[in-house]
Amino acid sequence: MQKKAMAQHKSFGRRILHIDMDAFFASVEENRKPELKGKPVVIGGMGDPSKRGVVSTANYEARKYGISSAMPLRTAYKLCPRAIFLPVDYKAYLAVSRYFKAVLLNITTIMEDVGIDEAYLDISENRDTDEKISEKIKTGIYEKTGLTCSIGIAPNKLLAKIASDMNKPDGLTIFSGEDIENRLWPLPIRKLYGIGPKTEEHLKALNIATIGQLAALPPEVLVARFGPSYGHYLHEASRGIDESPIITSWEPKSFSREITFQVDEKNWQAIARTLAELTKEVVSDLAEKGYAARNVILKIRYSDFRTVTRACSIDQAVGKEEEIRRMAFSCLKRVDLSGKKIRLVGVRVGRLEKIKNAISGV
Ligand code: TTP
Ligand code: MG
Repeated sequence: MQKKAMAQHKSFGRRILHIDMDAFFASVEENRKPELKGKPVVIGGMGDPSKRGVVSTANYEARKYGISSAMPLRTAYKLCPRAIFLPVDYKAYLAVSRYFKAVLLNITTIMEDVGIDEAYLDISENRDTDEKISEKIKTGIYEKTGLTCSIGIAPNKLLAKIASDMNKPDGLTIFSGEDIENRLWPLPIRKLYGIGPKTEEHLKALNIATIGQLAALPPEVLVARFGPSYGHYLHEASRGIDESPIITSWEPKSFSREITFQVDEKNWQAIARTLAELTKEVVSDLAEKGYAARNVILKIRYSDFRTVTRACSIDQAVGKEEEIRRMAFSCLKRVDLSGKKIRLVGVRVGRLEKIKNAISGV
């Protein structure tokens, strides 16, 4: 026990806050269309459950029917036919995301942006209490966006993320090093960041269902089963140990766009037109963030789900639509389309280089 407490000491010197917006896409929609309040709302694809697409998110009312993210829209419709289905309006959500991140940056600039509705802050140097900081954030976000969020505060990122999920919606959960045994260990292993369905299955075969049972396993067993890197990670994480730093900014590695056709497509012109549109969007990402690219990768998925990629690279990074489109089309020429039906087209630009003097977005 003593040894464990010492090992954890370093990790417990920090104060990390994790914030996650509540039913984000759905809340933005409810906020701008008040008539939706109190009704089950599902956001996904084109907002038409008779068409292909998956649920991006559902509001809490719709979740009562068992609707969840990544579920086909058709299944969601079967579970709750009276739900209101809306298309994804990513631009609107991104605009709101920028507003709430501006509120966070007022608290501290040591912020890690982890997605459209999530962020970590290092508040170790902030003199206010956890409650006060949380209140400032919640009020600030509510005033700027009309939305609620859930906050977790803990000695590291791993625990802060678990904490923010504990009292949704509009929650605040403060987690200290002493809470490991009582509050972390009873949780199911899937709550631990990095444990997906496959690892869960492996661990269940070892009769491990809770994080506490995982923590009780000798590390050698985990290393033998999962290799040194992931094995050690699982051992440490189950004990609430996480030294990973807040990463305040990073360079993107690539930009990509893909689309699944409503009905599988075999018309070359329609495929080419779609590719040109996707290329245009990727080029606009490049321009907005101030990058040029040295390679373009095309992805094609056939109706039987077989997927092929073709890449095209050049020495000098390019950012103009014309040039990127030419590369994308040279990839398309190398794909066998003869008489085949295509389900999905995607394009990715990579090997990015920053363009001098570019202003990058938040
Ligand atoms: P989450 O934070 O996972 O979900 P949420 O904000 O909708 O709900 P919660 O209150 O439980 O946090 O994801 C944030 C947004 O990301 C979500 O509103 C929609 C989008 N998203 C997808 O598009 N697909 C997905 O599979 C998931 C999980 C999220
Ligand atoms: Mg969320």
